[in-house]
Amino acid sequence: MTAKNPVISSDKIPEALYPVIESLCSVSIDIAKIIARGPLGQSLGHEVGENSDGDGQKALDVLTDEMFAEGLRTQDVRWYASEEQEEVVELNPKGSLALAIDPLDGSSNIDVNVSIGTIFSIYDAKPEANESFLRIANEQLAGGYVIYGPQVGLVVTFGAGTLQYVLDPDAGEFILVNDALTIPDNSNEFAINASNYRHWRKPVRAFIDDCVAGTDGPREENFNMRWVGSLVAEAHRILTRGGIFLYPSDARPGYEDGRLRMTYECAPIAFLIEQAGGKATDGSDPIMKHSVSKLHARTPLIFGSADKVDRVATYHDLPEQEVSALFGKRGLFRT
Ligand code: AFP
Repeated sequence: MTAKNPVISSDKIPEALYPVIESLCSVSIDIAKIIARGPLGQSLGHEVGENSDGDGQKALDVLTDEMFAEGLRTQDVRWYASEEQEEVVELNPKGSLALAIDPLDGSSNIDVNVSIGTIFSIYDAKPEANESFLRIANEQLAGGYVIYGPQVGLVVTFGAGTLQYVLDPDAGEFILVNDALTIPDNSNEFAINASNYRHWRKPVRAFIDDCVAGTDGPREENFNMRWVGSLVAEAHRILTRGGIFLYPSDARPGYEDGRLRMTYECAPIAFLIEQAGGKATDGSDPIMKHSVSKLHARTPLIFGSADKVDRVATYHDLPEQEVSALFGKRGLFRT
């Protein structure tokens, strides 16, 4: 009998985490096949209910959650925390790891054939379910995402740089294409949902005003904007060609801490970004130093090239009259 080919090489992956990563990869290959069939297969994008936080759940959200939980059940994972489930689930009582996951990020893009993904974060398991996840982000053992796009890719960090793999669809194997992904710092792209402009706080408005003003404004250079609506797609673009992403807090009810969840969205993305030489903050403070007190808690998230993320923090420190003024009056630019 011939041994089954591994779906990912063990070379760069810590031994203790390899079986779990391999299992995540196997499940994601099956998910990629389902996504690729789109309307030829089962209906994926229709609403089937709401998750604990009132977000609409699509059929693919629920299906992918079941597939990951099932695939990880025989692994070293004791605690499984999913965006799609209110409480932490115990998978393997003997497991030594705790895994948080957004099984299908960007579900509004399922039916429109735009990149979507899976985001995950791994900690060592504590005896109690919630305490395994309600901890400082820099205690993560691994953070990563799978992107289901024109290519299927895995981007992952174990705290020693950011690794990029691409799925070879013929071989059914994730192949390492970059063992030290580094965010370029020469991009002038920003990503934000600009339809929320009127709800933003002044520092965010001022930062975006100055980007939009281009060569006519204090930055004296032009910027470009992108907004996909899938965090993995934005993260992948920024890891590949630089730029900045902002999902700030805003004045809409329920958006006091932005939209994105700390445990299975912001913490792993921040880990990947920092390991690729970038920065990730809540506007002022590093996400990697944050902890939350509730499993599904949200946090504002700003990430990308380090200098751009630093600049957003500077806007938060500007005096009131300068942050209110449009074009060219900000002390930040007078040095
Ligand atoms: P869904 O998975 O519910 O589509 O949410 C995706 C997401 O959490 C993240 O991937 C996007 O960056 C963000 O929401 C987009 O939010 P807006 O629709 O408010 O722009």
